[in-house]
This record gives sequence, structure tokens and C-alpha cells, in this order.
Amino acid sequence: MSSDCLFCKIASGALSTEFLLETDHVVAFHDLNPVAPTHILVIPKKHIASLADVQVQDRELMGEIMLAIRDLAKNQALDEGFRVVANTGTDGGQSVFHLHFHLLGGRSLQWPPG
Ligand code: DGP
Repeated sequence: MSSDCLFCKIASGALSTEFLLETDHVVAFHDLNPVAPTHILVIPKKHIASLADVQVQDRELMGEIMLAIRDLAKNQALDEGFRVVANTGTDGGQSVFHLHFHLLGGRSLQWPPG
């Protein structure tokens, strides 16, 4: 855990946040500023700054995150489809430097993004 990381605090339960899913290694919660009817953040409990910082030894964790996203999409009834986004670094528009995947759905999403 990184003591000055917002998402580490959320993952540890230090901030009062409703978890939509929790496993030993992953948590999911609503985005504070939703841009779609369903907008969930899925994060590892372990502090990893971004997708660019994932290590080979994180591969099982990354698989667990993807399966969590699959389960959430099913639980949230995103039967018509959904989008998964990992903003990475400055050009990628990342604002919180703890790896997170946005799960977006509940409306038709446009492409390309801005
Ligand atoms: P990104 O720009 O990809 O780094 O996304 C960060 C997201 O985190 C952004 O959509 C807003 C969300 N967010 C920021 N602070 C909080 C918070 O305190 N609680 C929750 N639930 N979401 C937050």
C-alpha cells in the first residue's frame, strides 16, 4: 500500500466506499464522476501505478481483474455490451496513479474517444 494513494485507501477500507465486488486481490466501486449509466472502477488492492508498471509476476492478478470485470458486467446486466478503459499516463488521460479499469455501459458508446 502507498500511504498517499487515494485508491489504496479505498481498497484498504480506510475510506467509506461501497464495494460492488471484492476478492482477496481486487475491489470494484462506483466512479465518483460517472460518464455512463454504469461506470465502475475495478482495481487491484496491490499498488501498481499504471498499466505501464505491470510486471510479469502480476499476470495472475491481471487475469483476476479481467474475470472480475466479466462478472460485474453480468451482474450489472450489461447484456448489450460494455467498454473497458485503462487510461495510462499523461497522454492517456490518467488522473489517479493506481491501476484501474473503467467499466462503462448502459448506453451506446461512441468511437473514437476524444
Ligand atoms: P482516470 O482519469 O482514468 O485516472 O480515472 C480516475 C477516476 O477516478 C475518475 O473517473 C474519477 C474517479 N475518482 C477520483 N476520485 C475518486 C474517489 O474519491 N472516489 C471514487 N469512487 N472515484 C474517484
